[in-house]
Amino acid sequence: MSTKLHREKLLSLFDDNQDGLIYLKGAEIMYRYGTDFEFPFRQESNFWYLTGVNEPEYHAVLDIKSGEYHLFAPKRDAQFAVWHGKIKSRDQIQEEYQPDHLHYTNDILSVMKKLKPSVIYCLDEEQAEFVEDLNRDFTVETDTLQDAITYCRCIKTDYELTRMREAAHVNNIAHLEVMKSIKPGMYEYEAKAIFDYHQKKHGLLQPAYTGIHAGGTNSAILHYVDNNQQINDGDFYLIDAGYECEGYASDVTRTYPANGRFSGDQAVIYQIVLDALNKSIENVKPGVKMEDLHLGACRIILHGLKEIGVVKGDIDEMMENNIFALFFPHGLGHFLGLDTHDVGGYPKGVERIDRPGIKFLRVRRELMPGMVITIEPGIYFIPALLKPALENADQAKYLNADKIEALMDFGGIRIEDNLIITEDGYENMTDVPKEIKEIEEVMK
Ligand SMILES: [Mn+2]
Repeated sequence: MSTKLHREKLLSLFDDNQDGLIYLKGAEIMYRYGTDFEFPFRQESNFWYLTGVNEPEYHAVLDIKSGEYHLFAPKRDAQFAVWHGKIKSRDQIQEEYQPDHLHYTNDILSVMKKLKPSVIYCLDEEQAEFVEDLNRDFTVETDTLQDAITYCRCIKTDYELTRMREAAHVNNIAHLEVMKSIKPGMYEYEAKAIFDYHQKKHGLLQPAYTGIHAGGTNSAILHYVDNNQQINDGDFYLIDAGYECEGYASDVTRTYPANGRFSGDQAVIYQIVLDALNKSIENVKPGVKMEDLHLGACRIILHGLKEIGVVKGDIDEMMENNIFALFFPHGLGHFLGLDTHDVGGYPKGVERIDRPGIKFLRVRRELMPGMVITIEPGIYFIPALLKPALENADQAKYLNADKIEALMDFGGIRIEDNLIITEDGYENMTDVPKEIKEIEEVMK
């Protein structure tokens, strides 16, 4: 299996009667501001998708008419070996990446000129400028390529699903190990260290995003990444973290009490979120729209909050008045792939819904087999949202002020699984305990 299929998929979208080229520039090493502090290298996702190359300073050209793939590798000198180690030979690069033609990067201009392109498709202005700087006579076009690759990346190939399943497999292990090890008194970064250790031990070296390791009220901060506080007895611990396998992300969230036993309030509110997760997942299949799943989850959350006396009134009326967004202020899920918030959630012409909570939904389209999504409902007690709501008569009439005041330091709960859409439903790749009984058993 190789990324050849990805190049063929992309080329099939272009009219092969034209003398056009597709040009892509791979990522370079990034440094911290003006210093020589080097960030770990990570290939640009579109380049990785089409070439399988995860090394700096490569370029690629696809010849639309012939379908041929030209790969340009940087030519390294002896000095490079002194600082960075072994230099790959031409044969090694050819063997590893299997391009139709392998060149060194100083030949980009001569190779491209020989192909006499009528147009060169580029991802963005920056890459187009690079091509124009090579030769002012080239005609570049930046309106097509990004959308074309995005279209390809939405539906995963078997090559991609293999890597996503491997990422999920290791992430399941790492999440379970943290659940087993956490104790009150531990610092958030200690939990993170356990997580990181088990990922690396099982072969995943790069985080897919900056993980959230949040104890207590930090669990109600949606993108909390300080990860430096002590987790106390009675606190929830929310972990939203994942590593990638050859670029393919895992993005899993679990929330559980640091002491291993759910208190009364914790159990009741957790169960509402879990019901929203489980029922949303049950409804996942081709043809379903993410925004409908999102609104379904909002309804379950409002029902649950009404049952325990946090909100009051008619559910339909509360739905119309967006009361759900006071407790669930983010989207139900997103595409997952080479990027954690993967591309393609909004095809051209589809706008975001201008409504609290759901406007942050990152996918608005019908699900199709081969897509990979996350489902991640939550309930949070966020003072910055709830305090003003209690002062606002239009919202306060649905809120039980005493109950909400009492829960203001409750924190937040989010539970997130990763799903592949199949012909008749879904495959849930996430297998980390989430039922209350299971969690308490593991943490005993
Ligand atoms: Mn997510």
